[in-house]
Amino acid sequence: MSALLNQIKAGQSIVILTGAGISAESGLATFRASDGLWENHRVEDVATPEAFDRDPDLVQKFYNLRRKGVKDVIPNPAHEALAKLEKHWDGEVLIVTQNIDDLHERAGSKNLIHMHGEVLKIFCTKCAGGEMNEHVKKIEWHDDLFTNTPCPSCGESGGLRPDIVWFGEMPYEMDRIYNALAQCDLFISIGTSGNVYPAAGFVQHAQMNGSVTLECNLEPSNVSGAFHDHITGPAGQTIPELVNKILTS
Ligand code: BV8
Repeated sequence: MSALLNQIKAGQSIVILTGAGISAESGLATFRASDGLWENHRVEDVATPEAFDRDPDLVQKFYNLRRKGVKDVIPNPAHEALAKLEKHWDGEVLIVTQNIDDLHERAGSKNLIHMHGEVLKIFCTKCAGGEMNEHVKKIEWHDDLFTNTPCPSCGESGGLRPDIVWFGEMPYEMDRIYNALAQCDLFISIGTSGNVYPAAGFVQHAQMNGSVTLECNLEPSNVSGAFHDHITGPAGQTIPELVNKILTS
């Protein structure tokens, strides 16, 4: 286990970035372990505002399947370990997740930012007046969504979309994330390939303020070289051990 953890002192702040890899052992597919295709569409081609304008039924179908998938799975020991860390560590623990599932919440994590949105929420583009950010009113939605589903607020149809940050759209709560990165003492990245920005650049932001940076992944990511240290292996095994090490450090 990383010798760097001996530098961490009680009361210091920890920022944890998670990606699809932390949910893999719960049974949710990652993006790039497969051939990165979904029904022969590249995710980058389905998860964009242009794709939604071009073929809203295809995009709604993509998220209806993802929404169903989330309800069939449960948090794994990695999610549970992070919730335990937040509960018992006497400094701040902030999880910034790229994931759109609710497994961190169901494991008990509370100080959490879904920078790419949440598949169990939707919003009405007509009510939002074209705005798309964390301040827009979101609607909890666990069922299938269709292009002609009427908005429960304005009654109009054709405006409801998944509360997902697509490629080319601004991720949520970026100011809050950059502030946390500027002040954290330990930055841990778990289960992300380092393909997608701005998340893949967070390690540099953390490092600029002198924080210790640790990558926990199944294999080196695209930004592995930027981290001080690495723990390789499945998160369901490595993260409980890491959390115990931090809590006893
Ligand atoms: C932005 C929601 C401006 C969708 C997602 C050209 C035009 C426009 C934009 C760009 C462009 N070129 C580049 C960009 C920027 C673009 C980008 O980065 N594109 C990439 C493809 C090059 N980014 C954007 O557009 C972002 N917006 O830039 O706005 C801006 C800039 C700065 C500041 C403010 C604004 C918006 C990006 C958000 C896109 N939406 N998700 C959906 O989910 O359907 S991203 C999508 O990929 C997922 O959210 C996912 O989280 C994310 C990253 O994937 P990973 O989580 O890393 O998953 P992956 O499968 O890749 O890797 C899993 C890893 O886990 C692997 O390494 C594997 O080894 C490991 N693993 C597997 N099993 C385990 C494990 N590890 C541990 N244990 C295991 N058991």
